[in-house]
Amino acid sequence: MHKLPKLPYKYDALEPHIDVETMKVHHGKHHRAYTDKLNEVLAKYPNLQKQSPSDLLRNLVSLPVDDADRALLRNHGGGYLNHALFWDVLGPEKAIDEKLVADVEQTYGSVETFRDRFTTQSTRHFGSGWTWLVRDGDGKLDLYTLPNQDSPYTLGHTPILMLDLWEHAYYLKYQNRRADYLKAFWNVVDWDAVERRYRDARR
Ligand code: MN3
Repeated sequence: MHKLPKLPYKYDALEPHIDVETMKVHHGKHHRAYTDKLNEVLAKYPNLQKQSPSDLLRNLVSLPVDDADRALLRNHGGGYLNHALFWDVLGPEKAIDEKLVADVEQTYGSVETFRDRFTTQSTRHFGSGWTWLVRDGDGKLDLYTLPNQDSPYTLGHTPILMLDLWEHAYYLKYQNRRADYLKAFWNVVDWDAVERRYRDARR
């Protein structure tokens, strides 16, 4: 069954932008809870246990489960995978990749404009959810927010860069200052990881 992924860096690696206490609770409690609840649902469906979380979400509407369990898989499968992707695109190192920059510039004009749009959409999103940069079915970049733990995989899109907008992602350090969290985020984006996801997106 699915295991809580290990962080690819230490809990304090993203200081001072994302603090050690937030990381401990976010990874050790919240992400663990999504993992446990996903496994709890899957325990009822041995034939679904071999599917990767991204396949479960890609196939969400057609899975042979009842509606209550479909909702649980959407929320906890999404919560499980969204956080696994998020830890991977964060890191203490940051250097934007040139190939990705070329595509971002072609789509958004400049990296600065892209960052502004990403931040604006994150600011406008009401309540819990995530901001997503994805490659759509045609391989084009698209930017949007989704509520709760909804996953771009269920839309047939592949996530490239994502930001957790749930209060648990920033409340200990930033309280109601979501804007400061959105600003701090850009200091801990691991662009190498983003570029890897971008390159592999069609697989
Ligand atoms: Mn979260």
